[in-house]
Amino acid sequence: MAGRKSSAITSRDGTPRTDGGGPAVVTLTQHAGRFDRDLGRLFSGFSALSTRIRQELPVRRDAAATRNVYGEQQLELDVWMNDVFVKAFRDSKLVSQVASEEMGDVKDVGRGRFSVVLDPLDGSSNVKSNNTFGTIFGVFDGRPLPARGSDLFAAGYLIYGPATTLVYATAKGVHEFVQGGGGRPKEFLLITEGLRLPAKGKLYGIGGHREKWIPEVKAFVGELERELMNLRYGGSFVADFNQILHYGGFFAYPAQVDKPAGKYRLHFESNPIAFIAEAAGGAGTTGRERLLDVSPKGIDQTVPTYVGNQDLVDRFRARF
Ligand code: FDP
Repeated sequence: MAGRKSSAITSRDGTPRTDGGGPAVVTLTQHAGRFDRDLGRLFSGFSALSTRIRQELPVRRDAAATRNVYGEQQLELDVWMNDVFVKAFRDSKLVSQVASEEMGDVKDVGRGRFSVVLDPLDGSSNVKSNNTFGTIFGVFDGRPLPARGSDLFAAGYLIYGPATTLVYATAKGVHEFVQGGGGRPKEFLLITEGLRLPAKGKLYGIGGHREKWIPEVKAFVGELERELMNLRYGGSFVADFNQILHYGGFFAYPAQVDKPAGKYRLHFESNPIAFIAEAAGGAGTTGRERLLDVSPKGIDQTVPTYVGNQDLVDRFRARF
């Protein structure tokens, strides 16, 4: 894996060391705070929620009585997580607007400098089967929503997998943290600084229905299969992209002949992930244009989404 391993994982059992046996461990708040003090404070409050979320996972597994603006059945967990995050952003006093996949409109929450976009529970259908899901977020500085992806100040995601990890990106790079270890169960500690996509991609994954994929996608997937890339599809964008970040490759929820605008929400899913992909040396496209350049029309717009290694995304784009 590309990137600089932090001294935080030098202990023999893999737990972040806090024992003074090497350079000090670095927490998420410290790390992000060096880039921007307010961002560090924002992440501190936001990431602390993961402990509560973990505790609620076993007890909030049922469907809610509501559907989101996309007509999708919400889970109790979708609604609860949305409310918990919105409250945290309001309480932070650092945020003025929040928009999320689970709310119809942009919400005014204060007078802070940041606007936050959020998919509180990405990969909801994985809750029932106990597969991986996460939370995606994007942070704008002094920009009202909806905003263009290229104006993102920071973006990241939490993954509630076997371990809880957090990846965040700014224009300065992509960094990964794990919660716990070294006797600090609630703290997110740096494990890799300056993550880069490996030079050669190994994996690919494509959502939707093969029969309905547009011809450009069918043909490109044929090429990847002939090149013996490994297929991995887990049903949550955040976890599927995280594999690409670590092993390299190409991931898409594509345009389909019956759904030319794809499934993923530009603000809550595609832009934050494309921002991270670019900051890690990769790329993100709609097929016709760079994802981060898509002009925002509405907070709920969807876009075909293709992300991964720059060379693979370029090859795919050349088909249009
Ligand atoms: P989900 O609907 O389960 O919340 O856009 C949301 C998303 O999950 C992505 O995380 C995931 O990649 C995709 O939808 C899964 O869609 P399919 O069920 O069509 O595979």
